[in-house]
This record gives sequence, structure tokens and C-alpha cells, in this order.
Amino acid sequence: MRDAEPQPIRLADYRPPEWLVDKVDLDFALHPSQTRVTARLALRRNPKGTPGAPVALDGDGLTLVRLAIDGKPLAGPSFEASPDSLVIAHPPADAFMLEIETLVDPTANTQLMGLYRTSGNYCTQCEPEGFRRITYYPDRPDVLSVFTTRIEADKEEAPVLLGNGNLSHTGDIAGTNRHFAVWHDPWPKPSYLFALVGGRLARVSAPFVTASGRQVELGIYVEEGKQARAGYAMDALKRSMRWDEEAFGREYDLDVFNIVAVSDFNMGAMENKGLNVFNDKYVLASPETATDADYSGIEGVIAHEYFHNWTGNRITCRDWFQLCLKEGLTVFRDQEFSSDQRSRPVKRIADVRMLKAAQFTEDSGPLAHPVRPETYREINNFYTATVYEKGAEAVRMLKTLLGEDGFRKGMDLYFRRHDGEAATIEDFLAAFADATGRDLTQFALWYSQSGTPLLTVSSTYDADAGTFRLDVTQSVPPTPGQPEKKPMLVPLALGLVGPDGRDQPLTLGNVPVEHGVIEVTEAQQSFLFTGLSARPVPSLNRGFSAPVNLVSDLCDDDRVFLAAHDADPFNRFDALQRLALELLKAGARSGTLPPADALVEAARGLMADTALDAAFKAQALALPGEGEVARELARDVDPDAVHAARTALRRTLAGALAADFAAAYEAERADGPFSPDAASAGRRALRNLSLDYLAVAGGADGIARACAQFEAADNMTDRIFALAVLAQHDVPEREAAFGAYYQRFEADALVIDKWFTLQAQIAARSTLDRVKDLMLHPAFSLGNPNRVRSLIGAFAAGNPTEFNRPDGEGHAFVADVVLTLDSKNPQVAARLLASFKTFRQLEPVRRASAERALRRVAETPGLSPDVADIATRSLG
Ligand code: B3K
Ligand code: ZN
Repeated sequence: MRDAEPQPIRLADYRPPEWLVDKVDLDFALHPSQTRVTARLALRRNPKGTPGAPVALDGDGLTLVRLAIDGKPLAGPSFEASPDSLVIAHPPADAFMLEIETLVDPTANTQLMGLYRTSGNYCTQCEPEGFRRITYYPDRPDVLSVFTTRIEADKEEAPVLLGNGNLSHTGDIAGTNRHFAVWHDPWPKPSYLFALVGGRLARVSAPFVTASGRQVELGIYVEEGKQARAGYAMDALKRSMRWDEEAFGREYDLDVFNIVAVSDFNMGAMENKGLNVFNDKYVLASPETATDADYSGIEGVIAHEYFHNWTGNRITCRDWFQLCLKEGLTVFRDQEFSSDQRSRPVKRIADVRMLKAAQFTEDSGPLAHPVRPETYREINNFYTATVYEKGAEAVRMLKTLLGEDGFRKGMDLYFRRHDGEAATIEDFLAAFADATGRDLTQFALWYSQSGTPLLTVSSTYDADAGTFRLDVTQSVPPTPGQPEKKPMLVPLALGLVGPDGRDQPLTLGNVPVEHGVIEVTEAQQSFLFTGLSARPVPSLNRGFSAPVNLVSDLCDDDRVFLAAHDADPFNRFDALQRLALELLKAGARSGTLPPADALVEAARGLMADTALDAAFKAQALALPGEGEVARELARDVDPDAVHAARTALRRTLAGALAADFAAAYEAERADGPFSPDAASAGRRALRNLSLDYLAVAGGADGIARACAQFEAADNMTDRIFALAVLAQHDVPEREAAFGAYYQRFEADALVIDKWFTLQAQIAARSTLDRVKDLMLHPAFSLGNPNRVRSLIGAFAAGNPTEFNRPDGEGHAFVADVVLTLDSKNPQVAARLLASFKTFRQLEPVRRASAERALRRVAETPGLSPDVADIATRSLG
């Protein structure tokens, strides 16, 4: 265990490493409880370091067996070793070979950091600070070294032995039942990208030839019997590799690329060089077991980890404050990939939905932090929506500002300049500034200022002068540690839509606005557009060009008009969503939903528009979530009132559009075998949304339809949607369907996770008891992160009425689980505790109960640094 109250680490305190590692040879003798690790580090004093500095290596819970320098055993006072560090105060020379032998217990490793076992297989997770749980090392991303790894294991227990880089040789150990493999990675890398895998695994393979002709052997390793479910992941991998060549000019650089799917994993996946380790949820798919969302998740995560090979691995981060350098950029790259593979507008809508749900929420609460934080106590708590999603938005804005060509020039220069280095956000921005000549000083505030900017826009039309003026103000709300903010550079894409529905010319003074983007740079600014023959309706922040909250003076009629005519599909979606949000907010505040005629008119228009694809309609017609309504209400939120308003509005839409939904349900019926492609998925999405509305409107009829679909479905998307519809209605068919689902899929943990989630999200006072009972179910395990997330995580983060029950029992329950889990897996426990981040929005009774639960956690002795950090920051 590490010190529970570590001192905060500050970006401003960064110093280069004192010692460098020119190469490292690792030797693992795998054993379930006593794995012997021998590390040989070629250490060299960093000429840029402090003269005379000691060798100080990181450790975490290590047992040291032996130490030698240049082959000579080291003893007694010449070094100081504890489980958490190794210090050689007076190293014998400025360069020498340090040999370290440690013993680690992979079976006892329940944190799933370092070397651990999953379903009997050995695997590792080192990012960010897991390598120090394997051996003593300068475990920081700016120490790059060439790794050679020898792995030795029992042949029965681990016939498959995988490491980073290329396989150099294998062999048997004479006279034993053991064998070994040696892997060599020629590309210098930080320790967080180290990985090994050993176990009984089946392999799916495929060849790939890069643009310049390099032959690459692709391998996906899965549990025996699951090979057929890895086909889609393999296909996504090949498409990712080709896309990175075409879109960014990036080729793969080793002879093999391996992916291993494991069932115990703290997050989605990990980009270890040449050996990605994946949560099996993001590899395995078949029509019967995976939904369309699972397929697109697999495609996105496979691409994301692959793209890290350049943005993360070839160019890595100087320190963990720069995490967004690799994560924000790589999320942007995977979003672009998926946009090219699927429908760009629909992908953008889905990404913005997620940005608002996760990142805007984070940014408006006690855990708000800049895209590049300036201080942390536990870096694991900074793998957040802000670093990832807002980090991706920053890159997207850069592209919007610089244009396609400027952006590509900047990326090319960044790759050229920093290949093989550990870089910073300053390096990244300098590449774009130098490639295009653009000053990015103000733009850089997106990385340092936290909080979601608020833009207000009002407009004035002067018919005589033919001008249209936009008055814009911007402000960034105070966030923890940042009471005052400077104005940001906001790229605002917009259009002025004329009465005929067409964009009017966009001319400022008499200069045409390039690419339809204006730049808001001041706290207050006016833009005068000229040459307008009629009052236009402004379509603002098209494509969600900037991640801001925007308040405008548009009226309902304007929104109905934009929903029908805007040339920007995102804003057609947004016009409808805004109409719905205003109704939901008013309904939640007053207890009565205002008339929804404008929304109904806009919704009916979209449903009837034959030019729109089904996936788009499904997104537009899905009402904003309860979390988004709560965030917009901002204070004194009663989640029951939000839920009631949303239910009432669903009923209104369901009633008014009953015929449209019934028609869509029939029209979007699939006519062939299942295919996960975007168009087919979109049709299923619209059909299932229709099913949902029909059930809301139609009582017994709707339920019967859902039951029929549940039973007849030939794919998981249709089956789980039908079950989700039934789950929302307190009817006997619901329990029968849950029972049938379990019977059918009980052997398949990933499929049962969906069953946990749907039950955890039922908006009913009985759900808490149901969740407690499910924790005792044989299919549940607190040791497996996927199970915890699908049951407890879904309850805490996806069931606002029940987590925030007025009697405080939901809060108390989640706090109890956090405390129990903390001793096993602090990272997963901390993430669960972060579900409290919205508690300040709540009305006083619920707010007080959340605060009590948080305090109880914070005051518990012996907390992990992970949970202690979230508890302290949440309480503010
Ligand atoms: N880089 C890893 C995340 C590691 C998280 C450690 N707590 C996955 C990814 O973003 O690709
Ligand atoms: Zn990543």
C-alpha cells in the first residue's frame, strides 16, 4: 500500500530524470504466486540532470531478492530498499548495469495493476504506474528504453507467451516441463507501455501489408471457443491500420501486432507496444450476443488503441500532466475514423451527447479540472472525460481554426519533430503554430482553464440596412482552484438561414466569412453581417464546433424552422433537443409540463422527412437524458420531478406521433440476415425507439409487441431493446422476460452484464433491494470490474432517481460498496465514488444525504489514495 496522503504532484515542479536507461533486459519466471523477475538496467547518468544525484527507483509493494552492479552483488549500506523505493545514494560510476531480482505474487494482485492473473492467464497493466509493481524502475514516461523480455513458464499452464515487439526466439528448458520465449522491441518506450501475457489462449490471425510493403502478422488471442467472436475486431483492426495510412500517413512499424482479450480489466483496453491488452467486452462480438452499440464500441476502441501506436507510443508524454497529448488526440483520431466508416453527422451527435453527459457534468461539479491538470494526488483519477473528450474537442477546434490543410501540416510537423520523444502540449501547439504561422497563445487556454464556457448570443435585424447583428458575450464559470478566467478563443461555426430554408451569404462588413466560422475572442463582441434581404434565423455552433453552453434568443418558431431546414444536420438535431429540454426543465420545476406543440410539430416533420436516415431520426427523437436536464437545472434538482417530466413528455410524443412510430416499426423491419453495418444499425435504432414509444403509449398492445420482439429476435440489439422496454413497465411480463434472458445466456458473463444493467436502472423504489439481491447472485463478483460497473456502476451513474432516493439509502449503499471494494481494487472503487460528483445540484435533503455518505467515506481510516482523493475533492 502506498502512503494514503501523498503530497500533491505539480506540473510546475517537473525536472528531467536524473538517470536514463539505455536498455533493459527482463526475465520473468512465471509462477502463480511467486513470479521471479530479473531486470538488468543499463543505467546512465542524464547529462541534463543534477550532478551527483543518487539513483532513485520507484517500487510499489515489491519484495527485493537480490541486487548487483556490473555483476557484483550489492549489500548492506550501499543501497536502501523498501517495498516502494530503491535508492543507491553513491552509485559507483556514471554508467553501469544494475541487476535487480524481485518476487511478485500475480494471484494476490486484485488491483489489476502490474502483473496479475485473469481466468488463470497471466497479464500486465502498467499505465500509468503499474510497472513499479513488477520491478524497481524510473517509472515515469520520459525515460525511454529498448526492452528485451524473456518469459518462461510451465508449458501446460501457459503455452502462449507474448511480449512487446517482435518474437526473437523460443525454446524448451531441458529436463523440465517449462518453455520460454524472448521478445525484442526495437522502439524505445517508457515502462508504462511494457506488457506480457502468458496463458492458454486461442488465436485468430490475419496478414496485413502496410502501404510501403511491410508484412505484418495480426493476432487476436481469446479464450478457447471464442475465436468466431473475434472476427469483427480483426476487421476493425485492418480498417484502422489502412485508415491511419490514408488519413495521417502513419504506418505500422513491427512485424507483429497482437491483441489479447481478458475478462478482468480495469478499463477498456491498453495500447502496449505491439501487444494491446483488451477488456474482452471490446473484442468479442456475435449477432446473438452483441448489440449495435457493442459493435461500434469495438470498432472505436480497436482503432483508438491502434492509433496510439503513433500518438502515445512513438511520441509519448513527457509527464502525466500531458496525458491529453496522447488521449485527447487519439480520441479525436478514433472519432474521425468512425465518422469515415459510418455516418459523420450521426457520429458527431453521439459524441456530443456523450461529451455533455460525461464531460459537461464533470466540468460543472467539484471534480472539474483543466484538460491539462496542473496538480494531482493520484494520476489514476485523471483518466477522465475532460482529459479524453474535452481533449479531443480541443484538437477538433484546432482543425476547425486551421482548416484541413493547416491541420495536416501541423500534424506532419509534430510527427517529424517529436518521433521518439516524450513531448508536451506546448510542443504539440508549437508544431501547428510553426506549420501555419498562426499564434495559438489564446487557444492554449483550452488546455489550462477548466469549466464549460457560456456564450450568450442575441441578434438584431435591420431591414433597411440589410444587416444582421450578433451580440455575443462569453464567460467561463469559476471552478475548483480557478476563480477567475480569461476569455477563450471560441471557433463558432454558423449559418444565417433565410426564409426559404437556404443559407444566406455570410459576409462580415464586406469580407466573406471563410468556412462559415467566426472567432469569438473577447468577453463581449458584436458581429455585423451585411447584404441580407430578409431576417435570417441564425444557426449557431454548427456541428458543435466549440464545446460551450450556448444561450440564444431563438424562439420556439425559430427552432421548429431550423429542425426542418437547417443545412447543418447537427443543428437540426439540436433544435429539437433544445425544444425538449426547455419543456423538461419547466416541467421539472413546476410539476406540470407546458404544451409541447412546437416539439411535436418539429418531431413530426423530422419523422416524415424521407431524405433523413433512420439513425439520425433515432438520435433526434430520443429525448435528452435525465442527467442532462439536471445539469441544465443546475440547482435544487429533484430527480423524481425530472423523471416525471420526462415520462410525461415521452407520453405526449408517443400519443401525438403514434401513427408515425407504428409506421416506422413496420417499415424498418430487417429484410435479411443480421449485419452490423451503420445503415442496418440505424434502422434497428429507429425501429426500437418506435417500439419504446409504442409501449409508452399503448398499454397492453405495446407490451405484447415488446414481448413478441423479445422472443423472436435473431440478434442482441433487438432482444435487449425489447427487454429494456419491458424493464420500464411494472408488468408481469417483465420478470418473465428477465428470467428467460438469464436462462438463455447464463454461461456468458458479458451478456449477463446487460441483464444486471437493465435491472439496476429500473426507476422504482424496489430497485435498490433488487441490486442488493443481485450482488448475492452467483453471476456477480466484486472482483470483476465489468460486473461491478454493470450492476453498481449502472445504478450509481445511470439511475438518478434511485441512487438519489430521498431517504438517502441509495447514497449509503454506494458508499458501502466503495468502502468494501477499496481494499480490493482502489481504481474501480474511486471511479464508482465519482458518481457523487453531481451531488451539489440536488435539492437540500438529497444533497445532505450525499454529503453524509461522502463524509463517511472520507473519514474511514486506511483509504487508498485513489478513493481518498475523490472523496476529498468531491467535498471541496
Ligand atoms: N491508455 C489506456 C488507459 C490507461 C488507464 C490507466 N488507469 C487506455 C487508453 O486510453 O487507450
Ligand atoms: Zn487512449
